[in-house]
Amino acid sequence: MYCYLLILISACILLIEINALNIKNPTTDLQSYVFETTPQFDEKTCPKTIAELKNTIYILYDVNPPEGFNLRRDVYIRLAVFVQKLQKKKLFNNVRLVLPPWRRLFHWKSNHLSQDNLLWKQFFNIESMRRYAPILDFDEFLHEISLFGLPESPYVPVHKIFQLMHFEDMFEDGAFHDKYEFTECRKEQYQRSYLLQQSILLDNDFLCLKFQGSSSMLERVLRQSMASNDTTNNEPKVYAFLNAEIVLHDSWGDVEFWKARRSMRFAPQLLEIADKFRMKHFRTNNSIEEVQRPPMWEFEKEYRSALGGRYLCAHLRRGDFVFGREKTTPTLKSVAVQIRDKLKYLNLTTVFLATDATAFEMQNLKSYLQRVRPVRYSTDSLEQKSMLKDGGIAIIDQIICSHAAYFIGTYESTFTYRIYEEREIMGFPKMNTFNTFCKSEDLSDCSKNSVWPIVY
Ligand SMILES: Nc1nc2c(ncn2[C@@H]2O[C@H](COP(=O)(O)OP(=O)(O)OP(=O)(O)O)[C@@H](O)[C@H]2O)c(=O)[nH]1
Ligand SMILES: [Mg+2]
Repeated sequence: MYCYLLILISACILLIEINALNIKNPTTDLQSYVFETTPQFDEKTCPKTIAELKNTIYILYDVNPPEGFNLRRDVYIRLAVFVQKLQKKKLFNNVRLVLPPWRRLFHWKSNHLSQDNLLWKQFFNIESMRRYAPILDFDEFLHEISLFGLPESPYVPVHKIFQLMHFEDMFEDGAFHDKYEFTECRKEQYQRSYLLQQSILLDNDFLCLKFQGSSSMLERVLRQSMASNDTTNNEPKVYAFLNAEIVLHDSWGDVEFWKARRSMRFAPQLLEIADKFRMKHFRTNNSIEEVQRPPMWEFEKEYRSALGGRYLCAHLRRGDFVFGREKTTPTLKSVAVQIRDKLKYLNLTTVFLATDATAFEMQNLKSYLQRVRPVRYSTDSLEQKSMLKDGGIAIIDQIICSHAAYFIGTYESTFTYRIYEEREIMGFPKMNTFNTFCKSEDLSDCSKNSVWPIVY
């Protein structure tokens, strides 16, 4: 009898664990999920909110597949600033920027997690971002456009897809001019774009566009395309830009850039985990740290007195940097010496390590860090890991680094740059933020990251 009961209990525990690992990601079946809950409307029943939306324009975009998470965040800012300005013009009053669903990126190594078709709300606070620019997460886009009524299967017609590409000669006559030019190409060569792989999107017109210039030049491209279409009917127009990283910032580092950047707050569930971790391991929180973090980004202002928690954060980029950038990437021993010296100078004993190093590298690094308390973030359970995914874990590392009294990053890593920005927003003195690991431990050979302070 006891034996029978024991088997039953073990079977139940096993079942619960299997379920925890297979937690169904609500976004994997994005398209069916959206359409199951969305009735198709005809003209008579079309909701008023939609019927009144004249000239709705959806701008979709995608980034070169191998690009990492943190460059993608920067591309978002270029386009957010663009649509934010664009919507002030009459023809574009109802423009929306559609956030491309995430697919498993090169650096997201956990093969056992499902990391495709992730929405932006998995990582960011969409409502906060929306207060800066008219954006839609991909499921919101599918839902909204379906309210206009869609052709059966259903699918979403994309009126024009612009495959952006570089000019061969960027410096004509020795100078860099803004310019664009349509060119011949074959769509089959560009199938790696994740957007093109979304079976629900049906493109009518695939165009290759050599593009050299900032986001405001996209307006000219759109106007030219719209002039050749009938824009008077109330059908929504959908345009897509592929390889949008080719589009440059209108003006990098100006007030508009920082507004878009400040609106890009992390998802509340990630902030909560980072808060708990900081309290548990460093006995600190926003108020002890005296960081600037009002409930809404709109209330932030010039501030330089943040103290941070009593720990140093080191962002140590390894992986491809060790091979691709050996001239500037330090050895683990050199890193350890630099951390120890800085801790001594700052009268601190704890270092938080944010890194993509392997377990073997970590062991090595720790062996050089005697009399130092190294701390790393790891998930509480497999269940939590399958919820956060590799992208969420990386963001938690970034949040914890952003709250440290002192930060040192890796030369030319966009992951490091995003931490610099976060600390600028929270109001740290510049000298406690804009630091870079040197190649050599005696600091003789040292390339430094550039300093881009916040402006209001
Ligand atoms: N959890 C965690 N992941 C990291 C860390 N550093 C790098 N990664 C992973 O590696 C990726 C780094 O790629 P990017 O976001 O492109 O940044 P980068 O490679 O440093 O910068 P680029 O020069 O633009 O390529 C991150 O998105 C993470 O997935 C870290 O400290 N913690
Ligand atoms: Mg990268």
